[in-house]
Amino acid sequence: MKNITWIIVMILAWSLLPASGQDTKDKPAREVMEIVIKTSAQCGMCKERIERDMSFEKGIKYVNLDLETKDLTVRYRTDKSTPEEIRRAVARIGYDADDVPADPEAYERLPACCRKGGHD
Ligand SMILES: [Cu+2]
Repeated sequence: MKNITWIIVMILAWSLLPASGQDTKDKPAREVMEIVIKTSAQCGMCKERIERDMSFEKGIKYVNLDLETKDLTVRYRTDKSTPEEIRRAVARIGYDADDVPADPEAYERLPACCRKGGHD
Protein backbone atom coordinates (compact mmCIF):
# COMPACT_ATOMS: atom_id res chain seq x y z
CA MET A 1 0.00 0.00 0.00
CA LYS A 2 2.87 2.34 0.74
CA ASN A 3 4.12 1.99 -2.85
CA ILE A 4 0.76 3.04 -4.28
CA THR A 5 0.67 6.17 -2.11
CA TRP A 6 4.17 7.05 -3.29
CA ILE A 7 3.17 6.63 -6.94
CA ILE A 8 0.13 8.88 -6.49
CA VAL A 9 2.30 11.56 -4.88
CA MET A 10 4.75 11.33 -7.79
CA ILE A 11 1.99 11.63 -10.39
CA LEU A 12 0.50 14.64 -8.62
CA ALA A 13 3.86 16.38 -8.33
CA TRP A 14 4.72 15.64 -11.98
CA SER A 15 1.37 16.93 -13.27
CA LEU A 16 1.73 20.18 -11.34
CA LEU A 17 5.27 20.98 -12.50
CA PRO A 18 4.71 21.95 -16.15
CA ALA A 19 1.82 24.27 -15.24
CA SER A 20 3.80 26.19 -12.66
CA GLY A 21 6.76 26.32 -15.03
CA GLN A 22 4.66 28.03 -17.72
CA ASP A 23 3.33 30.65 -15.35
CA THR A 24 6.79 31.95 -14.55
CA LYS A 25 7.54 32.61 -18.23
CA ASP A 26 7.50 36.28 -19.18
CA LYS A 27 4.46 37.24 -21.23
CA PRO A 28 4.34 40.48 -23.23
CA ALA A 29 2.36 43.14 -21.41
CA ARG A 30 -1.16 43.48 -22.77
CA GLU A 31 -1.33 47.19 -22.23
CA VAL A 32 -4.01 49.22 -23.99
CA MET A 33 -3.24 52.82 -24.94
CA GLU A 34 -5.48 55.53 -26.36
CA ILE A 35 -4.49 58.00 -29.07
CA VAL A 36 -6.39 60.77 -30.82
CA ILE A 37 -5.66 61.35 -34.51
CA LYS A 38 -6.73 64.38 -36.58
CA THR A 39 -8.35 63.08 -39.79
CA SER A 40 -9.76 64.63 -42.97
CA ALA A 41 -13.16 62.93 -42.55
CA GLN A 42 -16.12 64.86 -44.02
CA CYS A 43 -19.43 63.14 -43.30
CA GLY A 44 -21.28 60.24 -41.72
CA MET A 45 -20.15 57.88 -44.48
CA CYS A 46 -16.54 58.72 -43.65
CA LYS A 47 -17.23 57.97 -40.00
CA GLU A 48 -18.75 54.56 -40.86
CA ARG A 49 -15.96 53.72 -43.28
CA ILE A 50 -13.13 54.67 -40.94
CA GLU A 51 -14.64 53.02 -37.87
CA ARG A 52 -15.42 49.80 -39.78
CA ASP A 53 -12.06 49.53 -41.55
CA MET A 54 -10.03 50.49 -38.49
CA SER A 55 -11.81 47.92 -36.33
CA PHE A 56 -10.28 45.20 -38.56
CA GLU A 57 -6.73 46.49 -38.03
CA LYS A 58 -4.41 44.46 -35.83
CA GLY A 59 -4.54 45.20 -32.11
CA ILE A 60 -7.38 47.74 -32.32
CA LYS A 61 -9.80 47.57 -29.38
CA TYR A 62 -11.94 50.67 -29.86
CA VAL A 63 -12.49 53.25 -32.61
CA ASN A 64 -14.61 56.40 -32.54
CA LEU A 65 -14.66 59.32 -34.94
CA ASP A 66 -15.99 62.67 -33.75
CA LEU A 67 -17.39 64.36 -36.86
CA GLU A 68 -17.44 67.80 -35.22
CA THR A 69 -13.72 67.83 -34.52
CA LYS A 70 -12.67 65.10 -37.05
CA ASP A 71 -10.73 63.54 -34.19
CA LEU A 72 -10.37 59.77 -34.36
CA THR A 73 -10.01 58.16 -30.95
CA VAL A 74 -8.33 54.74 -31.08
CA ARG A 75 -7.55 52.31 -28.28
CA TYR A 76 -4.97 49.73 -29.24
CA ARG A 77 -2.81 47.04 -27.70
CA THR A 78 0.74 48.30 -27.38
CA ASP A 79 2.16 44.82 -28.10
CA LYS A 80 0.17 44.60 -31.40
CA SER A 81 0.28 48.09 -32.92
CA THR A 82 1.84 51.55 -32.76
CA PRO A 83 0.51 55.10 -33.34
CA GLU A 84 2.56 55.17 -36.57
CA GLU A 85 0.93 51.97 -37.88
CA ILE A 86 -2.51 53.28 -36.95
CA ARG A 87 -1.94 56.58 -38.79
CA ARG A 88 -0.74 54.67 -41.86
CA ALA A 89 -3.86 52.47 -41.69
CA VAL A 90 -6.07 55.58 -41.67
CA ALA A 91 -4.11 56.95 -44.65
CA ARG A 92 -4.66 53.65 -46.53
CA ILE A 93 -8.43 54.13 -46.16
CA GLY A 94 -8.04 57.50 -47.93
CA TYR A 95 -7.83 60.05 -45.12
CA ASP A 96 -5.14 62.27 -43.70
CA ALA A 97 -4.01 61.16 -40.24
CA ASP A 98 -2.13 63.91 -38.40
CA ASP A 99 1.03 64.41 -40.50
CA VAL A 100 0.51 61.25 -42.61
CA PRO A 101 -1.19 62.20 -45.91
CA ALA A 102 -4.03 60.12 -47.38
CA ASP A 103 -3.04 57.37 -49.80
CA PRO A 104 -3.75 58.96 -53.24
CA GLU A 105 -5.31 55.81 -54.76
CA ALA A 106 -7.58 55.16 -51.78
CA TYR A 107 -8.49 58.85 -51.75
CA GLU A 108 -9.51 58.69 -55.44
CA ARG A 109 -11.85 55.77 -54.66
CA LEU A 110 -13.76 57.77 -52.05
CA PRO A 111 -17.16 59.19 -53.05
CA ALA A 112 -16.93 62.89 -53.97
CA CYS A 113 -18.64 63.99 -50.75
CA CYS A 114 -15.99 62.24 -48.68
CA ARG A 115 -13.02 64.01 -50.23
CA LYS A 116 -11.35 66.92 -48.52
CA GLY A 117 -13.28 70.10 -49.20
CA GLY A 118 -16.14 68.12 -50.75
CA HIS A 119 -18.63 70.27 -48.86
CA ASP A 120 -16.78 73.56 -49.38
CU1 LIG B 1 -17.78 61.03 -46.21
